[in-house]
Amino acid sequence: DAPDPLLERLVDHRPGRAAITADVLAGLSARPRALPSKYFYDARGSALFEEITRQPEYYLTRTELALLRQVLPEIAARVGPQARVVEYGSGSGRKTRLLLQALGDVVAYTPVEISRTALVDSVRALAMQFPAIEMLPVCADFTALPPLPPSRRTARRTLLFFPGSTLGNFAEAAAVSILRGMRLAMGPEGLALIGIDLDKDPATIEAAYNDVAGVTAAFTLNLLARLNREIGSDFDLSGFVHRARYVVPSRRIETSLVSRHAQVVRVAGQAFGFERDEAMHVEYSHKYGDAQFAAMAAAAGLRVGAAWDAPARMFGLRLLQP
Ligand code: AVI
Repeated sequence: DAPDPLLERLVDHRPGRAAITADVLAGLSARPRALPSKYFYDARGSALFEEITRQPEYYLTRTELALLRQVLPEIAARVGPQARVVEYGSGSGRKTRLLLQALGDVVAYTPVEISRTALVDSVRALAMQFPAIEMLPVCADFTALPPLPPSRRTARRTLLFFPGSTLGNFAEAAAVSILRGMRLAMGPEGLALIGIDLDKDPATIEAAYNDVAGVTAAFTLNLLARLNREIGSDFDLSGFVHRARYVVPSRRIETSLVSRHAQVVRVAGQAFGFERDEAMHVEYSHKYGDAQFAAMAAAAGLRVGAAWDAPARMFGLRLLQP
């Protein structure tokens, strides 16, 4: 076969079996038990997430897309020409397409995505649509970034794109350290465009994580199927149920897998007993207020240079600068 230039350039820094096993053993030994949400995103998990974004209850993606369409010309004017774009958690690249189009003469694009299938598929499609942009994909957990590949042409500035309220999947201290890492990655002239879900009526938020079609439940349970396949654990998928609740004082969705009955799960030769109704934490989805988000940015040495909100404050975009 002819060499594939895209695959040759791809920086592959995916967590392997040993790292996943270590994370899972640590999570199962903690109280309450927890599994890292980054392991949702295998090929099937990324496909299920795309399906979530099309559910009527999941307002986040369509609201952010509509807001982006509206404000991208203004963002492009603030960013200026010949930018390098780095995106965290790029997924299908649906929002990227709009951003690259609006910016016009982007020098290089570096998507950082933990799902290799999602990364390869999206970069292939983007490379066809934007042949002049150098594609420098990185398959990695963006909280443990390898050095980013250098581009052939010099860029005037770096724009870090972090849409989707993926920041909300991290507890506050971890979110601040991601923002700090972004400030370092983008440099003194850099900008960061971040999508955040805004705090609102709890029923609307809770419905988004409990769609009637059950896609979110399938997405959550797929985590167990993935671990069984990749690290040889023996989670019984019919022994756990998806639960997502909005905890108002913490302004976050807390998603768990709840054990239906007493059971034992084996991972790497170790046995873990679950009680009936025991909840294993799998994901946070934080929702933000303006003052709170600005304070987090400030703690990372960043300030909010511009802010745009969707109607009824359903979702927000923030442009951060050092
Ligand atoms: C990727 N992330 C921002 C999604 C969210 O809304 O927290 C993941 C998700 N989990 C359940 N539904 C969607």
